[in-house]
Amino acid sequence: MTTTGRPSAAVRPSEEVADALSRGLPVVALESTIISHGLPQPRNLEVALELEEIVRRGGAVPATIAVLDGVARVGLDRADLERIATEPGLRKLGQRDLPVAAALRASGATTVSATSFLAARAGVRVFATGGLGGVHRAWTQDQDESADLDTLSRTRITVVCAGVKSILDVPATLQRLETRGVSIVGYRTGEFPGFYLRTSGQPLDWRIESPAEAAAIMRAQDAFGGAETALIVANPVPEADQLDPALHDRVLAEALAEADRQGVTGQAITPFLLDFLVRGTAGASLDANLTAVRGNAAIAAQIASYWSKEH
Ligand code: PSU
Ligand code: MN
Repeated sequence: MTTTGRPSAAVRPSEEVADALSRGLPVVALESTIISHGLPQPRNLEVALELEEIVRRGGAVPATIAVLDGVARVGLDRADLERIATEPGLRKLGQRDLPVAAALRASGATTVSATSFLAARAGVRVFATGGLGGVHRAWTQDQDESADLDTLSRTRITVVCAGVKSILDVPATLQRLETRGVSIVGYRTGEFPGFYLRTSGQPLDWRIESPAEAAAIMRAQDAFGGAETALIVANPVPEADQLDPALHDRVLAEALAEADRQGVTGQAITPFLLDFLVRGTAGASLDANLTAVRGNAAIAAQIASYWSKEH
């Protein structure tokens, strides 16, 4: 018995998610920070609903995760999603914030770390997001490394993503994932994706061609047992949908300089940079971001479907 596969009393699945899990049907977790802090209004609500629809079309039940009034919820209804998309000042919760938010009856959107943790506690094995957090470029000065990496090193979850946000130090992030024993495979690519870009230029050791192969790796993880590490399935945006690399590099340099000038740090830095990129590219980064997340939701649904067949 794994510690993360057991449903936890502190986590409340929706009726639909609980039913699907009890019947062994495919379920895909979705994070809520991308809705509250990662995307501009009103597109964010449309995207939240659309991602759930993509998961459904792929034959799986969507489980968007958030903490509402102190309750860690796995599977939200429309009114809940509206709240996440519009509530002013909604918190951004990493894994360490969960017990505090629960005890103080607070509400917040969950990052990759908190979403992975809660999904695993609820018994959901597959999770789709945009880009993971990672090691920030100024790490040597501020030691800012996303809690996403630490959680993934001790949580049995398969996360489908388009790499890590390109605002980060990508080689350092990959290095850290290697050290912490997190498995990474490229989905039909031999290079680590660059979130808005098809490639970050960093090579990967492994590539897979199908959802069935992802499910086989998950089975092998369980067969080996031991440390409960994650599997990252890195799925790039199609070349035609990527952000123009020259535009990307130019606006990103401006964004980093501006964050430095304004002294933006901590939890605020990721939303600040993402927002700067959206404005600085006249929305083109948003289009690439959305294409990436949509593709990830579709692949995650396929992986969850293969996975559930084997259970
Ligand atoms: N990827 C996106 N948009 C986002 C995020 C990732 O396209 O908003 C969020 C995720 O929730 C991720 C978080 O877990 O940013 C990382 O924040 P930090 O760097 O503060 O750990
Ligand atoms: Mn951080």
